[in-house]
Amino acid sequence: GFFRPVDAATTPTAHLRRLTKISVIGAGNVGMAIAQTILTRDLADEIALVDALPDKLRGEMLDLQHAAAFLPRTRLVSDTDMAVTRGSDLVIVTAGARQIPGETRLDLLQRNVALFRKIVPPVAEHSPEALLLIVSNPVDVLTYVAWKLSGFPSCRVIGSGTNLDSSRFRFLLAEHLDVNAQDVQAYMVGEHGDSSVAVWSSVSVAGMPVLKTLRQSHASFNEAALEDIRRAVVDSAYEVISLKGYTSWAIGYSVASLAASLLRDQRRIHPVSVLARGFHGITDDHEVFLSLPARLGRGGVLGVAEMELTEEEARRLRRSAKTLWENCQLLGL
Ligand code: 6V0
Repeated sequence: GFFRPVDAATTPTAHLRRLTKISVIGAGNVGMAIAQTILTRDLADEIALVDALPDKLRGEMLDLQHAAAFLPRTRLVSDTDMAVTRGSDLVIVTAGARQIPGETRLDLLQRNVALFRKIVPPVAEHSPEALLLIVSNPVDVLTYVAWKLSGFPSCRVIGSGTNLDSSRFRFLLAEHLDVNAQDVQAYMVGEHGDSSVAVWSSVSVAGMPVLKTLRQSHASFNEAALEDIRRAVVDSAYEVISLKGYTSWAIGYSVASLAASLLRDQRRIHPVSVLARGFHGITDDHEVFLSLPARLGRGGVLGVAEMELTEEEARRLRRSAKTLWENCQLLGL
């Protein structure tokens, strides 16, 4: 070959280093944006892609492999068979059926549950120690489904939840205040989507409570104005979908940032979908997943912040929890 060992009597042992493997199930718009961001952020030694469509899957893999000369070295593999995910540290699920015109959300949910029955048990079998990160919608219910089907402890089953909604919220506030979005501390919690709760009481920039300051400078800054901003955050997803057909870049960065916090044991706080029973008055018999600020590390969810909510914020959270629980009950898991 091209190379000779420096000393024929010894074998290099660098390959014995524990490699990091991330699997992405579903190589659609979202799955590929996630894979792409994970690659550029150098988060894995190996990425396994799985999709039901073999040609599209191979095309996506080759397209990324052809960027090898510009990227950190990462082994890319793909297969329609879930066995390719064997030994993953993190498995990200983005596979999902899309809503058919005229179909109810519950029908769509039932189809996605059927899909998860095919995906989650083999994933858990091939990587029994993995962290499971669910992105497919409706993400909070499907995270519950993944938890039930995997048999994993709840700290290892996470939904991307309102991590993206919170980024959109921070972006809108940052534009308004003309500061970097990274310096805006703001959380959306609860259900990912229409009923998400903006925790206005805790929004701060440079340690200053933003709500108090805004109310002082804009006398008209009332509940309706706050609801308009929350609505704008929720609607921004629909706007992107109506303009380009799907969302991909922001969810790609959002999930890659979760992957970094988890696999690199960063102990960063992210609002993600976690088992929320017992928090903010959600009763213990309500085994629902919804988003709360969680401390993430190599073990998964290391803890959930007992954030202070106003009575109205807590009431909205409990209302989402009740709706989610009713949906989960219908699944008969
Ligand atoms: P898409 O482009 O249709 O991709 C879905 C992929 O899943 C397709 O390539 C399918 O072939 C594949 N697939 C279907 N069945 C299987 C199977 N059994 N095994 C493996 N792969 C399969 O959809 P897109 O990528 O746009 O969205 C994926 C999911 O992410 C949807 O449920 C979205 O609603 C959800 N999103 C969640 C977000 C969040 O914040 N949680 C944000 C954006 C999108």
